[in-house]
Amino acid sequence: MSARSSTLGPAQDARHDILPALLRKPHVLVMGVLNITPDSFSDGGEFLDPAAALAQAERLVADGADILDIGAESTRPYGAKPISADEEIARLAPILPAIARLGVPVSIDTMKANVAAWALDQGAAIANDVWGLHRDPAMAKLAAERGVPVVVMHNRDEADPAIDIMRDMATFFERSIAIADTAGLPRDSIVLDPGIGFGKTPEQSTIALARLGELSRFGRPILVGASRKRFIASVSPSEPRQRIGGSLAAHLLAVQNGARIIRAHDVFETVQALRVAAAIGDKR
Ligand code: HH2
Repeated sequence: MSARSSTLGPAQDARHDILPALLRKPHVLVMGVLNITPDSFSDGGEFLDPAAALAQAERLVADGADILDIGAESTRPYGAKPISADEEIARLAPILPAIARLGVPVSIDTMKANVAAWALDQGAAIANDVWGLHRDPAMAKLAAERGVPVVVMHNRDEADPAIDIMRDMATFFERSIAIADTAGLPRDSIVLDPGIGFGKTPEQSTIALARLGELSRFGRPILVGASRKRFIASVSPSEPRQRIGGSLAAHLLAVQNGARIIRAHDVFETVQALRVAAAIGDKR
């Protein structure tokens, strides 16, 4: 028994193995999105009712989600209303424990360490930080103490069309890794995410997908969430609900460029596209 496992209870031990266990699966992993918010950009208000949220979570699992990502605060760049940790927890409380019992690992999409701590107590197993450990100094320490993996997403306060977005991302991730090291969070707990649509022009989101392979130098799994995002409409004008085709195209190319995990709202279609692409790839 390792020194690490001897200091942890059985539940935490199991949680520590979550990322390696997920990565042992042979297929590209799909993280299904569940937004318990009134104002998310594509599905705001749909799953505020706990019964509707649980039904949607069950559907995502039946459709093939490997992970469920639950968020209670919209991170949309325009028009999202920041909420307090108490409000975030109040939205999650009626639903998170039931979702954590569905049998797939749950990740908590929050930038607040105290919300993440509460969610981990309720059965969540992964922290998804859209500020890549930069915003809340307690996030890295929390993940280190609980032995859970963290999705470290690239973000910026404002998009700047003049910058080299890949260089900015590399600098951002270097800082995230330094924060993790200082907090004692092992590097093998980290998943990197280019943050499609976050602090980026639509063109920069496209560049991030095209040059995703450059992130392989960090030696960590890459998660990509292009689902229904606005950059798709810059190429093909459409409402969020009409962006499944664009989402699938972006995700398949992201996988070709090294993505190991895809974050998606439309799980059935995403799993189908990934399976067909893999079946064709096997015949090469
Ligand atoms: N995108 C959104 C939210 N969280 N987390 C990661 N790691 N990567 C992403 O690309 C990502 C994310 C935005 O999508 P959604 O949750 O549907 O919208 P909203 O933030 O408005 O709830």
